[in-house]
Amino acid sequence: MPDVTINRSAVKHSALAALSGLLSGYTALAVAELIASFVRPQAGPVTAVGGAAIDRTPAPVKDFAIRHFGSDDKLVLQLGIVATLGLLALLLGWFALRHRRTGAAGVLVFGVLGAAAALTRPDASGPLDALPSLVGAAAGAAVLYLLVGRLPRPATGAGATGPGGAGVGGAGVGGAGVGGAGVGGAGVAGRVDRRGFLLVAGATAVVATGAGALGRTLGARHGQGAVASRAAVRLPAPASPAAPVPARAALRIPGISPFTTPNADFYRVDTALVVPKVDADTWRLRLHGKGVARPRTYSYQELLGRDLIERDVTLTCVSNEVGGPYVGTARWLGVRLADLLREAGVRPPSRGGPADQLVARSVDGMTLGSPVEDVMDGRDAMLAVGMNGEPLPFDHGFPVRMLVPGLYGYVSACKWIQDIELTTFDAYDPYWVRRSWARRAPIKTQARIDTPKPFARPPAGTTVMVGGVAWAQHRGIRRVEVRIDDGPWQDADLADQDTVDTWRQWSFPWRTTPGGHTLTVRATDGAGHLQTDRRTPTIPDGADGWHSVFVTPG
Ligand SMILES: Nc1nc2c(c(=O)[nH]1)N[C@H]1C(S)=C(S)[C@@H](COP(=O)(O)O)O[C@H]1N2
Ligand SMILES: [Mo]
Repeated sequence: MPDVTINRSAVKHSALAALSGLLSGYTALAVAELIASFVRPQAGPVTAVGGAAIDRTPAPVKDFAIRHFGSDDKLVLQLGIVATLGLLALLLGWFALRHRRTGAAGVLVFGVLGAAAALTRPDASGPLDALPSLVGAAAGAAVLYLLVGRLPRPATGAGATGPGGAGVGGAGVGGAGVGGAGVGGAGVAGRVDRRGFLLVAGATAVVATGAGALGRTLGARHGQGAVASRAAVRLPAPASPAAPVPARAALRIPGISPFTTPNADFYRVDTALVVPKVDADTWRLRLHGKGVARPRTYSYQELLGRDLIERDVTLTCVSNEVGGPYVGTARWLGVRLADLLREAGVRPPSRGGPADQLVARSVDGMTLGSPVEDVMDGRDAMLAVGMNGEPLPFDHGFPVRMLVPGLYGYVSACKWIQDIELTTFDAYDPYWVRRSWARRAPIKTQARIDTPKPFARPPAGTTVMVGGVAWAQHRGIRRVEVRIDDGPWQDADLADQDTVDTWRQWSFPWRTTPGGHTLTVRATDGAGHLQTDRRTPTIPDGADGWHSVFVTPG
């Protein structure tokens, strides 16, 4: 049964070669991680390629990912990248068995791609950013070259073993030709120093794991200055405090979203694979651009030393589907943005100012554009430093973020802000606008049923409290109505309104009857506009439509 023997050893060698590829990829990533810990954690290949992938993802896919993976979308992306690299590494290893040099060179090509991604990130800090990918790939290529060198080339000596050899050789394109040049006789199954191979492979795995772990440990030190600077912050008392949240703004009904969203539960939406850790002591904010008579730069302490306002504001993401989770309310502390603009000589378009768009730029290169008119129309647009009594959490933009009540996050709520430029909507399209989202995006009126949950089975013949939240920031909520199946619209009980910039809780006692029922809710904003029932997708300027849940009392 020579065929079987040959096939078996050929398969074994292919498997070992593929394993070599995997080890090569593993070593490359681990070494890259180690080098990145000296350069910049964000310059690592997975982060850089992930960031580049995020920027190039078509808007509908990204929107899908945000909605379906929620805040786990980045983990899913990184796992996807690692899995893809793993697969490519297996293939490269298998290929290297026949073309050792070319296979190793293939690893280097991936290094160059990773380096290119790192160099072209908007937050790239210079040529050093290429180093992690390049050094990692060099290590990976060396590992592949050495490991595969310990394996026999396929088909080489196969002819001597029997007729099956032709079949095996034929499996690889040009395998016979290459094999001819191979290490003489290495193809004989018995010649493989399997123990030697496994020893080297094992040692490689151990060293690579050590390098990766060391990289992680060293990398964790990068944010330490920022963490210390945040820990040292003492937020001053606001010159203009928020009134206490009215007791009757929060209904005591289990299942309704709490009026104030705790920081730990506040939704997070951004493109940052690594959360920027900005040191407040060295942070600066630059204000400049069209019509800025007195451009200037602010430090964190300068902002804290000004009169601060404290406001409850509900923030919403444009990617929030009808009934979705990307909305939350916090008590924010910050500097009134219009004051800074006025001091710098900025006038809104309605008073003859030449700039109609304010572009905020973050330390990680994100850009968001807000109408100057909205920022200066008297609403509480602010540069926030505090969130629910704490300095901003890193996830939510420490040290400073922007907020404009009434506008979706992507056109107003720049986290980790470092630059404000006055310009025009004609002259500049920020990040999401370049990806087919609307230039202007006021928040649409929405109502959400928080309880009962979809497909709940409450007891029949009892009174169940239906409840949730409704929002129409900067217009307020005037009315919420509920409908059971195709029945008449009935007024829900409204909790007190905190401010027009916050959501409003509502409830509706429902006498349950057995069988499936659809509960639907709709809201009317403070201007008297009933929200439309026309379902529209989130792209380009926010989802519209009525939220409903299907439940089955029984
Ligand atoms: N730097 C930066 N700021 C950003 C974003 C981002 O990706 N990067 N995303 C925006 C979007 S789309 C939203 S909805 C809000 C979300 O703020 P949160 O994560 O604090 O809830 O931040 C905005 N600010
Ligand atoms: Mo968003």
